Amino acid sequence: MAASTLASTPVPANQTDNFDTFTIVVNDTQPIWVTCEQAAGTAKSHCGAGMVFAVNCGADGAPNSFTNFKNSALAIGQQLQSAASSSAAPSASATDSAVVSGTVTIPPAPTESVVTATVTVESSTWTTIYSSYPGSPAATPVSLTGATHKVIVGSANGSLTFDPPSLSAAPRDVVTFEFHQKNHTVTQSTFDAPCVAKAEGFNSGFMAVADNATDFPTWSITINDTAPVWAYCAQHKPDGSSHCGAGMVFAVNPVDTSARNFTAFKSLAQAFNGTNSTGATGTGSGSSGSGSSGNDSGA
Ligand SMILES: [Cu+2]
Repeated sequence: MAASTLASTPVPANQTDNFDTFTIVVNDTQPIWVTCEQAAGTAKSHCGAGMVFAVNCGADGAPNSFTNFKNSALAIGQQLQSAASSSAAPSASATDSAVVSGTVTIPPAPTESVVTATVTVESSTWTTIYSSYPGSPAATPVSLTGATHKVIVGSANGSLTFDPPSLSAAPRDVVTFEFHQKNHTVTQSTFDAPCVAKAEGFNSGFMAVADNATDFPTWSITINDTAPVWAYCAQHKPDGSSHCGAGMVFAVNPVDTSARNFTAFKSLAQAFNGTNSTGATGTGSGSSGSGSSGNDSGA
C-alpha cells in the first residue's frame, strides 16, 4: 500500500475530550508497519523510544514479529542517542572504544545495523527486519522450517564443553542442545558479562543426567536474527568455581573477524572466572521450556 502519514497534531496536556482521530483502511493481510515521526533521526526520536505499531505482523518468534520490529526501532534509538552523546568526539563512533574492567579489557562492540530485506524461500516471500553485524551470515534460511543444529552439552567423561562450541545459523534455524553427563545449563548472557544471565534471555534450566544414562534430554532455541547470541553453563563445581569460568561457553553467529569473536568471549569468561565485572556470580534460575534468541541488542 502507499504510505500514509498524519501530520503532527499538537494536543494540549490538559485536553480530556474531542481528541483528533485518523483512520486507515486495511486492504490486505500483508503486515503494515507504523511509526511516530516526531523528532525522527534525533536522540529524542519517538520511534527510537519504541513508539511503533503494526497491523498483521508475524507471530512472536517469526522474523517479522512485532517484538523484532520494536527492538529494531529501539536499537536505532540507542544508536541515535549514542551518536548524540559522542558527537563531540573527534571521529570514532561511541561503540569503537574498549572497556577496561580491572585487569580485563573488553573489546569494543561492533556497530550494529538494522537491515530490512525481502526474503524468498520455497515460493514464500516476506520482508524481514533484523539486526546485523559486519560479517554476520545472510538472513535467508535454507528452508521455511529452517535447519536444525545439534549441540552436545557435557559428556560421559565429565568434560565442561559445548560441542561444537560455536556455530553459524540463519533466522528460523533451530539449535537443539542434547544434555549429557553432569548437570549443565545453557543460559543466555552478553559478550560483556559472559557468565551472567541476560535479563529476559533464554535459559534451559539445570539438566541433571546420571553417569550411566543412555537417554539424553534435549532443549531447543529458535534463531531470530543474524547477530551473535552468547551463552554459558550456569553450573558451579563443588568447590564453588563455575563451569563458565572454566570456559564452558557457547555462541551462535560469532563473527571471526571481529575483536568480539568466540575466542575473545571465552577468554573473557575465563578472565572473569565466572564472575562479571562487579564480582557477582552467574547462577541459573532452573526454569525450563523452549526459548528464542536474538531479539535484543544486548550482544
Ligand atoms: Cu556445566
